[in-house]
Amino acid sequence: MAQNKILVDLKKSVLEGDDDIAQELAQKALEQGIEPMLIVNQGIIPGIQEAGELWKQNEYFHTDIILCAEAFRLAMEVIEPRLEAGDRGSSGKVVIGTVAGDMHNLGKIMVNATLRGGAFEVIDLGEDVSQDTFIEKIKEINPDILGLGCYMTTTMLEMREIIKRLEKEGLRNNLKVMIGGVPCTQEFAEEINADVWGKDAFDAVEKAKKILGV
Ligand code: B12
Repeated sequence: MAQNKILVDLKKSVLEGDDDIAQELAQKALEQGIEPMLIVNQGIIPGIQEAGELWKQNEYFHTDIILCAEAFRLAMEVIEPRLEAGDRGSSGKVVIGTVAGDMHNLGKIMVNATLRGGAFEVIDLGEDVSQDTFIEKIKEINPDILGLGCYMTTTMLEMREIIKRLEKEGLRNNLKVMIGGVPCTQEFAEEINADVWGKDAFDAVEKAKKILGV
């Protein structure tokens, strides 16, 4: 199958929520020697982005998006290990999680994949992560960066509370905090005393390297 056709079909399978097909095509794309990052950028992401657009236009509903999300997840599952080919962990250690009350994770999965591709060691705490869990894991793992994912205006203030807790517990001095997700901005990052906002998964890697000076 021609490279371009595989990527077009992969995008379509994510958009239509055909999870088995998405996984199969992601595997086939790798077998045909297509660059993992190209598969992500030109196959998987455009599919989920278009699904998001259809949601905004009220053409897709929850059930559609859930199917798309699963297709996205399964396709990424195939590609992700191949993005880890870099010198794993040499750029630094990142603990990441979606804040309490928020179950969105597709953006975070993307960020994890690109960070790993950028030779970061990534420890993903999952979704709906409580302040206590963040604090406990920071103490245990001692990462260079804490990544906070937040996808709804209603959960944004949770990030401010987490940063306050870090400051109160003396954990903030050697830890950089990077935030991301649809409602976040650099201004908001500054307002809540985070170090940086990552616009997208690639910006996240660039900024992570920049704040650590690697
Ligand atoms: C998919 C989706 C869902 C799926 C989630 C599936 C999943 N496994 O994640 C489902 C259907 C389950 C869902 C549920 C809900 N959703 Co929803 N969802 C979306 C949708 C359509 C797309 C989000 C997405 O995945 N985008 C694709 C990813 C790749 O993009 P991204 O998240 O922006 O991530 C990129 C960057 O932001 C950045 N990034 C992301 N994370 C991080 C982290 C760090 C550290 C950094 C540096 C960067 C970074 O890099 C990513 C890649 O480039 C958005 C609409 C939108 N425009 O975003 C609504 C949206 C986020 N959802 C919304 C809502 C309201 C809900 C529900 C409350 C709906 C309901 N009534 O039940 C529930 C919430 C449940 C909960 N408690 O969390 C609203 C939020 C509104 C608000 N208050 O702000 C949105 C904006 C839709 C809307 N316009 O109304 N949702």
